[in-house]
Amino acid sequence: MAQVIPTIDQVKAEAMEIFRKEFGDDPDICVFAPGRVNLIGEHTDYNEGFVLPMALPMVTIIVGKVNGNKNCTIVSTSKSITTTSKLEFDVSDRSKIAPGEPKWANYVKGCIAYFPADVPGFNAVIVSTVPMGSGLSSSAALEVATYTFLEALTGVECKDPRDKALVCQKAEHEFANVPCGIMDQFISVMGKQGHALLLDCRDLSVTQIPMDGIDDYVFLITNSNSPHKLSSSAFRERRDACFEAAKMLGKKSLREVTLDDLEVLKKQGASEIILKRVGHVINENSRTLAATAAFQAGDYIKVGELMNESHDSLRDNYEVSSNELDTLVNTARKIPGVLGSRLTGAGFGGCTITFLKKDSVDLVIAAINKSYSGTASFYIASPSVGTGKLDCK
Ligand code: NG1
Repeated sequence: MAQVIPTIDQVKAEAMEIFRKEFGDDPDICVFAPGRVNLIGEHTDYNEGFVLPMALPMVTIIVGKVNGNKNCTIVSTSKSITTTSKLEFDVSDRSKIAPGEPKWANYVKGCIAYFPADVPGFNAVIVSTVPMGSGLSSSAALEVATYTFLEALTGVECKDPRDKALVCQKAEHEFANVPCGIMDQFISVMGKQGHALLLDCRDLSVTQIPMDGIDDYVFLITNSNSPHKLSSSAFRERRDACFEAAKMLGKKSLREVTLDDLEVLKKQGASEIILKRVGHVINENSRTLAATAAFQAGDYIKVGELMNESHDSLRDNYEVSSNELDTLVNTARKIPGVLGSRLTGAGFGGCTITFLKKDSVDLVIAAINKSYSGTASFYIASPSVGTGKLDCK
């Protein structure tokens, strides 16, 4: 069976209860931000390409209150982020806030450091249902929830949601030292119930793509629960190869590059690996636009085919799949009613996403439980809303 995802109200109630126990008071601020799953458009965001993610019902919740002193005290009890952990630091001089241990706190510290207004001392509790390190953006959910919390705390609200996403991305680059693209923060900020988001990572324009027509079909996330070994160095390596290829061609990014340029690169002596990486990015951008058009036309067979092609290219050209992910994808694809299955997120472990008939969900889960050597977990991904405030009742 797919896992039952706790509702936002349940997570909120848990966070409020912990706050009362920890601080002997009621919180007066409550915010949330979702994790995300990417339907297609992988390793394109940092190449100024297209992505098509949707926000998940798994969320990070922060509840809190101003405490009248210059420190913030943050308790995180989420198993997704860490075991129970308490953190206290001075927010009166934000230029002195620096990254360090525990690691999860760097996402929070980065957002506080780059928030465009002074931050008063506060107490807060963080609870999350976004699985960590699985390619479902637990880090972006934490950053965006922190930013929304600071908006509620200070009354200083971001006028353009893009700026909010960009500050959160900066926190991840500078404080967590992760050279991520912009997809995760954007969808956590801009997710809309019942929609996926087509994001152009060059000009940051967005189009909400309604998913309410998919009726008999669903997206099933399968978490391989296999660790992201080597993922940060391999991610950096892939990114650097793309940047190098764009530079060789005298272009700002691979977004400006076409399949014809592969010949030019070859003549310039680019390695076979660089040619494969570039080929993936160019074709993945086309697939993302084609999948968006197919969703809009209700051509779900086509969507599934493009998802399959995306995975095969990530496996063979970008080389970010793993035995575990390939097993999950291959097993799912054999079940009648499955239209497409691919790894989602950076790869090297983490999750797959499968587009299938509702009736086939149990068959896929049973087949994976039988053939997969690890222990997989399953979630139905329904397109959910982006970050927001909740009342504190
Ligand atoms: P995951 O590993 O799913 O969070 C990473 C990047 C994204 C994007 C994808 C590949 C981070 C935090 N995020 O996603 O920006 O580049 O890989 O499409 O590294």
